[in-house]
Amino acid sequence: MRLTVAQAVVRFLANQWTERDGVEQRTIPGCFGIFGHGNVAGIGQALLQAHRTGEADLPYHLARNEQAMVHAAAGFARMRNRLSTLACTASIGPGSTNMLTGAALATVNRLPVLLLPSDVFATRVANPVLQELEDPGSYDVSVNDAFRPLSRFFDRVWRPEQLPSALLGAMRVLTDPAETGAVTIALPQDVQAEAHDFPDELFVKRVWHVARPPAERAAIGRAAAVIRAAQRPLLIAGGGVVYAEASEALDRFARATGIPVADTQAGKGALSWDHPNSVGGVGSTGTPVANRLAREADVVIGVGTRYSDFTTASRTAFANPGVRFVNVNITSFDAAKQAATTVVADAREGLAALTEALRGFHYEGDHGESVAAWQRQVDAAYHLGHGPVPAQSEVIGAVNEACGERDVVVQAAGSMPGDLQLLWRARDPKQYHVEYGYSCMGFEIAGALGIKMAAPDREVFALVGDGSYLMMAQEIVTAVSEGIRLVVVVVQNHGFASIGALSESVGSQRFGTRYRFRDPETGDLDGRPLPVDLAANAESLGAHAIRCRTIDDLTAALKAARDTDRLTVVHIETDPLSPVPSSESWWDVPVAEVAELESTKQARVRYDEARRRRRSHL
Ligand SMILES: Cc1ncc(C[n+]2csc(CCOP(=O)(O)OP(=O)(O)O)c2C)c(N)n1
Ligand SMILES: [Mg+2]
Repeated sequence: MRLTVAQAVVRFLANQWTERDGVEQRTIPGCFGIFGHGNVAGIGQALLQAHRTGEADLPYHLARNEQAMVHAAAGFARMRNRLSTLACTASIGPGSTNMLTGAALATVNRLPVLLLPSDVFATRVANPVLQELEDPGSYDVSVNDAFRPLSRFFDRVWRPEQLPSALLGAMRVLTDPAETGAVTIALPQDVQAEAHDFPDELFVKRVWHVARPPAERAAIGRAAAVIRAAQRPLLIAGGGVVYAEASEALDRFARATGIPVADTQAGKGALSWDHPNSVGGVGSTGTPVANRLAREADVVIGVGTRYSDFTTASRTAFANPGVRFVNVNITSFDAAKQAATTVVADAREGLAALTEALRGFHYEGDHGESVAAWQRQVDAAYHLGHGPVPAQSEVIGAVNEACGERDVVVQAAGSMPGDLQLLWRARDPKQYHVEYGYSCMGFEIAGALGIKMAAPDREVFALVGDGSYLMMAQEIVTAVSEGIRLVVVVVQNHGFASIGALSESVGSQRFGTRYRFRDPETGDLDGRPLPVDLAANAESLGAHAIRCRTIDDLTAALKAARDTDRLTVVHIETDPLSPVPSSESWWDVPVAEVAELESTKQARVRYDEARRRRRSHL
């Protein structure tokens, strides 16, 4: 079949399918992009031709920022449990390097995204081309080499003959849950438009089976022996439980064994918040209940978790001197963490096998009363009656109470991820979407766009801090043009509540964390408030904006947003200093070892004290 390389890419992608548990779906049902001279005549022409002829169509979505379109693809992939994602085409140079942050986010979160950055001329006939960065020491290096360390698969197609192997390699990694992440195929601008006789069989429908590797029997035996010997076991459910759709298996495991279940940011919702075994989030922003259990646990069973420092409270969460770990994970890399007894397996398969192997074992947990007391604290935080402007916990409460079981909340950075992990009551495994692997400011609106595209029947609420909004709000325009309805709640607190509090705790006095005019007397950026109106900004982008003063206003606005067919931005101001219940935990952020400032010196004393509790778990 004589096609250009770009036409072959599009035709191939339109024929890729994913299958798990007998259900098939398109692996790449669409393509985000921004055209420039690097891709307009290549991938751009191919997408147009596929669309016009209706043959092997790959629906095209025009994004406003390349970083954001990768976030949207990552949101889409997460909502689809990594069984499906979107492709992203970008022009050469800045268009492509804008995708780097998105690539890192996808790989950190183990989410498949297919990136097609354009590249410099393979023939070099007119180099340097516009936007080419020349390396005097190596002519085959381009800015796209920066994708290599961020991608789980990287290839550059210098010649059309290389395309089939590049495409097949890309699909293998995208659809392998143990390897997946950003997958990048760099496409030189001239090669995209070059014709070649491709074999017909490259374009037949191909179904990629997404594996559920079962656990080795001996590994289950070893893991069960450790758990059977436990006096105080605790299970930590990570994102792998959600991606493997293992909630029912986890429910059966928990009910059969009685073991309490804590969760990570990516695992929240794996069990409903009111499940008898649920003890809430664990780690730096976890609940005091889960953190007490973590401190006492002699066996910690980590399922589908990568043990980030927030989960382990920078290795201070698990304080029992004899603590041992049992990890069920699809990657040996994560399974081996904390010197665990490892079960390398799909989470659903691994949990089912462990449940079977633990038959007759039952642990009587003592968390019931403390969970009930904790839930009363959550109720209080939801209805604080804080003034003169509301507390963030009340905003979270109002959104939670406005959420139906299938509705989704989206967040990524600032003070909200911590408050959400602590306070959010998740009722469905796909309800809670906090991107906390890369915690990338600006993910929220773009990610919400991808999530809504993946699950149009769900209401999607993006909670966005003013800092995140200012970093990346432009995908509102993409959503408006695509007729995609989102509810965006902008939480205006005039700066960084999160880093402000962190700054104070490390002795840096909230320096440089407020959005203010420069004070003419002190010379610091904490003068008068700025005349910024983010609601007006959202209106100018085509959104319907509702301004709220009180939590009652917010509740009414959330209802109104649900009843309109427009993208709605709900704007509310909150107090960045409002209180939240304590996690009774720690996070390691090193403090200056020598300092002139008294605040820093005191913080260093606290730091030295706290880090003594750090364990190595070797
Ligand atoms: C892209 C990016 N840059 C910097 C950071 C570091 N950072 C984490 S939270 C934060 C402030 C977020 O401000 P805002 O969105 O207003 O949330 P708030 O802290 O006020 O809740 C910053 C700068 C980040 N996470 N992502
Ligand atoms: Mg803020």
